[in-house]
Amino acid sequence: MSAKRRSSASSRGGEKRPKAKRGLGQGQPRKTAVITGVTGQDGSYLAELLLDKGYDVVGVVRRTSHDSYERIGHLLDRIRVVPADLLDQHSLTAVIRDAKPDEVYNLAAQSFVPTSWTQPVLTGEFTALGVTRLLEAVRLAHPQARFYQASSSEMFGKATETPQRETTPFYPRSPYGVAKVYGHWITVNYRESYGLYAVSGILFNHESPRRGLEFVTRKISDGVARIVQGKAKELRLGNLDARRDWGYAGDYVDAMWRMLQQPTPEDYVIGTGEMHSVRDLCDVAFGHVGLDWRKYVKVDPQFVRPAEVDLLLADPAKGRRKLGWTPRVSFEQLVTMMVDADLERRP
Ligand code: NAP
Ligand code: F7E
Repeated sequence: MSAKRRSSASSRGGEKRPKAKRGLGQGQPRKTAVITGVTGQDGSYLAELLLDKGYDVVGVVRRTSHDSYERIGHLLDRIRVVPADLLDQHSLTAVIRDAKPDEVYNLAAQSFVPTSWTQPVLTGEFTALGVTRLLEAVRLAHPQARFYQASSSEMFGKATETPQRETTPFYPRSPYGVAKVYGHWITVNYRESYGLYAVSGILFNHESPRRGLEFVTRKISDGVARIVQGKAKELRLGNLDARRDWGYAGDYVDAMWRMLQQPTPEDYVIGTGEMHSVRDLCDVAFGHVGLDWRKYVKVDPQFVRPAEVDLLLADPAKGRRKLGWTPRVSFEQLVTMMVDADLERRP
């Protein structure tokens, strides 16, 4: 592995992550997990968690002409990186056949909602049909593997009840949400038709200093850092009234793992049970550095969506009861952790 790739590990500035507990006891055989989307936010945290638990981790990476290891550079000598693409059935089947994993986490997707309006067909290929391709790979090559599908609160969309729980009907409001509904139901269908241990984790928004810069939390934490350092004078955002249930990604990957350790495969809603607006986010992020957000934030129609999801709030009671899962990082801790990390990243 190139020195450049190793050193890109680095930029975890300012992030203080609670340490995960060890999960596999002494003398237990090592488990193997395949993670698609290992180069993404969640993939990087999940790989760390599974390594801490003593797993062999196989990370699926699609070929690009540039280095996509920014979030996992520090793990490259501890995980096995294998090439495959959600668009390519053969490559996925080969990964599962060769790794014979105990667990498969399907985290890969086109995950940015606005892009799903400009590239709706590609979003369907990756985020919907990609799930079927990976399930087929598991079914044909190693059906004893346990399968996790990264489903999303975006499936609730124009929510018909609040808070949203496992039984709340889906009403997606974007091609991304529609694709995730397909991914959810195909996972349920493979469980019921073929007896696969396949679960769908319906996760609400989760963020971290490793979040992509286009998502609103990171756009705001990065914007605050740029303003503090004199690199920007304002921050242009869309709908400030949108409300979300935001948690910390490091906590949420633990819920994914717990879902695959249960006696029976079931679907779970995972969130904090607390809701805040984009305006609240600005208030905490700018307030953390002693600034009044009203002086810097401008509403720009280019960031307003053709159809908005006004509010999402989880009822995580089932996950708490059956998985013993609770979030450890509060909204304020999350936002200030992200602002601090962006301030450190830009000296
Ligand atoms: P992310 O940072 O956008 O990561 C997406 C990952 O998918 C990247 O590793 C990307 O690889 C990979 N990928 C995209 N297209 C691919 C393809 N054709 N073949 C193989 N890999 C491909 O997303 P995230 O925030 O970690 O989210 C992880 C999963 O959870 C996604 O499925 C997302 O939709 C879902 N989800 C996220 C949230 C959230 O709040 N974060 C909530 C609910 C559900 P490159 O590095 O090459 O681009
Ligand atoms: O938007 C509003 C925007 O892009 C959150 C993905 O991980 O979580 C994520 O999807 C809210 C929306 O996340 C800007 O209109 C205002 O109401 O950070 P976001 P998302 O669309 O909720 C779900 C659970 C996923 O599954 C997805 O993969 O913030 N908003 N102004 C803005 N959003 C952005 N991006 N940029 C703005 O300027």
